[in-house]
This record gives sequence, structure tokens and C-alpha cells, in this order.
Amino acid sequence: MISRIGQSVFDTVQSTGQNINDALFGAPIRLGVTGLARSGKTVFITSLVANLLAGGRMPQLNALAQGRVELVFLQQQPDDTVARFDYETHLGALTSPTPCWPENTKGISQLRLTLRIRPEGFLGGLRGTVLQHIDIIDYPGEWLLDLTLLEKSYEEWSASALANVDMRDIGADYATLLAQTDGSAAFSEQNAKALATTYGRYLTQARLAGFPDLTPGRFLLPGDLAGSPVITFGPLRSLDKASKTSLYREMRRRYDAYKDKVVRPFFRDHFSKIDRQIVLIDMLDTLATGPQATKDLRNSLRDLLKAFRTGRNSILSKFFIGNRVEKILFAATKADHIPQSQHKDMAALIQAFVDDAARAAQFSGAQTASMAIASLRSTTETEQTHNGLSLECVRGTDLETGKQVAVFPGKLPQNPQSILSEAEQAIDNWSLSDFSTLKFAPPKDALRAGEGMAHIRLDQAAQFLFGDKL
Ligand SMILES: Nc1nc2c(ncn2[C@@H]2O[C@H](COP(=O)(O)OP(=O)(O)OP(=O)(O)O)[C@@H](O)[C@H]2O)c(=O)[nH]1
Ligand SMILES: [Mg+2]
Repeated sequence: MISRIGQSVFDTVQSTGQNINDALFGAPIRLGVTGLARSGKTVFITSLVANLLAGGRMPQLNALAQGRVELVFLQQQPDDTVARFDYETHLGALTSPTPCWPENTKGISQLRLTLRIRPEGFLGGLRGTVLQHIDIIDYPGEWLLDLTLLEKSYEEWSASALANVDMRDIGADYATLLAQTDGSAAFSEQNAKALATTYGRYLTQARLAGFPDLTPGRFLLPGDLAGSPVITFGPLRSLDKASKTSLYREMRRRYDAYKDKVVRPFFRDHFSKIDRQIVLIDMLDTLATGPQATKDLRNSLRDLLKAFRTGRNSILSKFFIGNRVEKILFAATKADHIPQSQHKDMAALIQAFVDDAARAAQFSGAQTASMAIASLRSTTETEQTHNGLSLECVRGTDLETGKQVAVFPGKLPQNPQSILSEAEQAIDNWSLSDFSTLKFAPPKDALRAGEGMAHIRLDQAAQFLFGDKL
């Protein structure tokens, strides 16, 4: 360990030509960035890194505001077997002459950012500048939901998965297939494949429909596991008796293998080493989808928070020994879709979701906060008059048509509890059914020299997540 740290300082000195007096300041900060698909992870990391590298637009990050950050640079990441977060390609997409959003990312990736800083107060005067690494780890939130599988037997998981399949229209194909499938019959690879493919299709539709209960997570993001037995299974109705060679027993065996060979290693090798965490949530999209999706988001947050539960009875401590996450930030992303005047309602709503999830997951331990952010602000605000009424709108480029549009996105409730209870009852006449689902293109000239990228509260998020360590 000592030699590795020594080596990396040496590399830094070599690569940046910095003063040999630079010393490491504390352990690397391991910052986890997660969220369900399309929640905004890639844009968040790209904008955070671009803004730190540019040293601009981050007045709420104290170390920067106090002028104590002398240099920021990218460095070789510590883990050789994890993909590097492709910062340059993602930045390239956002800043190209025809700006576009980065492509979907699959799986885990990592980036090491190193800050050369002057520590605060006494230490600063004594030691001169020091180096602080920030290792950013991007991983899909779907993988966190898999943690609950460690506690669930195949029978339990099947029962809860099939309850949703039976309840939802999009589950019809799987329900039909299930009606034609005899779990006690001899196992055949075709049957297993048909179950996995149809269940995978259902999960994909569930995700598109905004339902966030999406296990097993690797069905959606298989990476290099595609086609392997460990993700070729599906939920079956419980059987009293099934022979060793039956489809049912093999499905159960594969489910157990998925837990042992896929879920456990991720938590052991990556998750348990994270000490600061941001969970990104696309709340606006979920709210626009409807009450059922909102209820499901609430349930997912409960499951997700279980991953951060500490104490002897937590799932994590039952299976792993690891670091304790010290801070978790829940960030409602894409806040630039609504005018500033509604941001406090957005923050209150996310806080209500998190409080509720934290209570249900019996979570305590880490310091948490909630805020509404936009990693790359893509709109401006404008007032429009409609039927004699003045409405606060947001203006930007419609992603679909490429045209400039000004939209009134709708109004978030001032009382978050009303939405929570509407969602709980899954009522038909949903008060947010008119909420805008329009998507904006990234702005032109997103990164001007020396300025960083326009954002909303990205600096506050950074201050909460690691500002205290700088
Ligand atoms: N207006 C606006 N849209 C955003 C912002 N951040 C993300 N988006 C939108 O959200 C989409 C998803 O963002 P990503 O950062 O790719 O999300 P992700 O979580 O990495 O997605 P996956 O890799 O597919 O899981 C983008 O394509 C944009 O349409 C933002 O700050 N403002
Ligand atoms: Mg991504």
C-alpha cells in the first residue's frame, strides 16, 4: 500500500512537473455516483470534473472559493480491472458543434482526479501544498437494488416479481409464457432462454414505463455476462415438489449463482469501499409518468437505502466487512426543467421521499442531505402570458425537433405529502398528469475557456460530498 501511494505521488510529480515537496493529504476520497438508468450519472461526473478542472463556477465549494486549490488534474485510476470513466468522449459529445447528450453507459467505471491544495489554517502554513485524490466511481443504481436479493430466496424473489407481472399490462407476455411453462418438467435450455428473454423484455418495458423495481439488475445491463447461464433464468410460481433435474430447480440454482458470482463480488470489491455517495434521482420524469411509477420509485429508494444501512443487522454487515459510507447526497437531477421558483418544492419533495425511505429501511448512520440540481443547465427562464395569466416558463432547444421552445412545465405541489399519499393510493386523477415530459438538448458552447459549465447547485453538492476533506 505504502509503495503504491509512494509510486503515485512520484507519477504525479513526473507527469505534472510539480514540486517534490507535495505530499498526500489523507486517504483518497472514494466518491460513488449512482442512480437508476438515465438519472444523469454520466453528465454529473463530466460536468463536475470539467468544472473542477476549469476552476470556475464553483463558488460554493469552499476550498476553491478560498483560493486554496492550486491545481486540478486527472491521474491514473487505482483499480486496473475497472473501466476508466470516458471523460474525454462524454465531454466531446456535450461540447461538439452540435451538442448531444452522452451515450448510455453500462456497468462500472472509475476516474481519479487529483487536487493540489493548501490545507486550511495551521496545517496549511506548516506543510505547504498537498495532494488529495478523489476517486469517482460510476455504477448503475440497478445493481444496488440487487443487494436485497441476497436476503431473498428464489421463492421469495419469484413471488414479489410475479405479483408485479400479474398486476401490470406489460407483464402479459410473461404471464402467458408462465401459464404454458411447467416448472416440474425436465429442464431445457430453450425454456430457460425463453423465460429469461421474456422476463428481460418485461424489465426493459418496466424501466421505460418508469417502474423502478428492476431486479435482477444485470438483466438490463448484462455487460460481459450477456448470454451466460447466470443471467438466463426467470421467476416461476412456487412448487411443492420439484425433482433435481426440473426446470424449477435449475432456475433456482442459477438465481443462487447470480447472487454468489455477480451480486456479492460487486458489493465486496467496489461498493463496500465507497465513503461518500451521491444518489441521483430523475424525479420529474417519474412524477410525469404517473402515480404507480412514483410509488415504485419510493419503494426502490427504500430498497436502495438498505444498501447503506449500518449496524449488525444490516444486509451489508451480514455479508461483508467494509467501510462505512459517511455521507449520502440525494439529488433530484435536471432541475433546469423547472423554474427556480419551484426548486424549493422539488427539494422538499425529494426530502420527503428520502425521509420516508429512510424510515422504512430503518436507515441511520451516514449524514444525508437532499437537493435539486442540474449538472448542465440547458434552459433559461422566461415569463409568458397565457389567457391573461403570466406563467414562469423555461426556454431551451427541444431535443426532438432542434427548435427553440418555451414551456410551462407544470407546477409541483407545495405539500410533498399530498403527492406521496396520491401515489400510495395510485389514484386515477393524478395531479401531475400534465407535467411536461419535453427533453432539452445540451446548450451550445457548454464549456467556455476558463469558465466551466453552467449548472445548478453542482458546487453545493460537491461541498457537501467532499468539501470537508479539502
Ligand atoms: N436538462 C438537463 N438534462 C439532463 C441533465 N443531466 C442529464 N440530463 C438528461 O438525462 C439524460 C441521461 O443523462 P446521463 O448522464 O446519460 O444519465 P445516466 O444515469 O448516466 O444514464 P445511463 O448511463 O443510461 O444509466 C441525458 O441524455 C439528458 O437528456 C441536466 O443537467 N439537464
Ligand atoms: Mg451513464
